[in-house]
Amino acid sequence: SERHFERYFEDVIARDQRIEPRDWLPEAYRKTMIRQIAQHAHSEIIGMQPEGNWITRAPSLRRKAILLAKVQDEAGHGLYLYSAAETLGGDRDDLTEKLISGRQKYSSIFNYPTLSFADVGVIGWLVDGAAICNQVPLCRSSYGPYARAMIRICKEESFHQRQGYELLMTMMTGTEAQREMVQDAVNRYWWPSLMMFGPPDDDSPNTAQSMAWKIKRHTNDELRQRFVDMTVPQAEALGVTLPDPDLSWNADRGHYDFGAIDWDELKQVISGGGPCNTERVERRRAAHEDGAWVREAAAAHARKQQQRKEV
Ligand code: FAQ
Repeated sequence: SERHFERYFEDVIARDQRIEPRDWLPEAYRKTMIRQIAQHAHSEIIGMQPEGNWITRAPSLRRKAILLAKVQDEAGHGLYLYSAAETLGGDRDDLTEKLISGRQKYSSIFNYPTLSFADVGVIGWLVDGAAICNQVPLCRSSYGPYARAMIRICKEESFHQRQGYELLMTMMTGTEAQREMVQDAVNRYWWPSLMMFGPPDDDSPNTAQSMAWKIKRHTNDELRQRFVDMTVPQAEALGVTLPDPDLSWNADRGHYDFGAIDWDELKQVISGGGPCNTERVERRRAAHEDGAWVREAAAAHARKQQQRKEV
């Protein structure tokens, strides 16, 4: 009976085991899991654009090869995640349709422009750094296919983060103009990176249920604090200033205090009003439409193979 399945589901969660695709699960769990996985997949795919913007203008062959590889990894993560969503019945065409018609979200961070090559380094350092901080606990998420996808993705993200830090270290030991480029990129990306963790806990409608289901293992504010604590010493080692006069060590709390985040800005960006939202979605839509012939050809090929087998 339904009650029996429900008890099994609750036991699996209580014992810290994984829910697998063939298991019964509550409709609301399926819905929130598809929402989070789809948003994550869309973020990886849209996230290719800000950095992709610099591939043709990378300052050396080495930097170009590194950047190409990183952006390709992001495509891989996106496809991997769409596959995880498919195990829950989320159809990839349908999810893409929702993305390009603005009915599904992707991370706010990718709605900011990349104005110099230092932004590539700062995205690696701060954006991938924040992504890792958020995603390492998701390796223990209750939904098996998502948790396992996170293991591989986190390994690649760690490499991306080191890549960004190394790039910034190189620029910081270069000319004064290079150091200024890095500082400018840090000034623009610091606050948006803190917003990646989502709204504050008292304004986060999904956190309580997702924690109860062990989809999320920490709240948005807990992970944001962890990221700040981890990043301040890295900024010092790099020799950049984080643009927050209120940032200071609090010995009582054993954490860094930081200034107030502009939540109106996050709301605006999430609801489509960020500096690059329209451009990002338009670009994704154009790529999808331009790729229609590839999908048609692949489907025709698959049909032909199938017919040959049947003869
Ligand atoms: N941007 O109730 P909550 C990457 C939405 S890393 C946009 O707190 P939840 C790697 C939220 O979906 C970036 N929307 O929600 C990379 C919800 O929407 P609803 C991707 C946001 O789910 C690096 C509503 O607001 N990472 O791509 C944001 O419990 C470099 C209420 O929020 C992931 O997706 C935001 N910042 O917690 C690639 C990680 N924050 O209900 C390329 C997995 C919140 O209206 C280059 N996701 N929203 O549909 C998560 O951990 C969670 O979904 C959170 C949000 C923490 C993002």
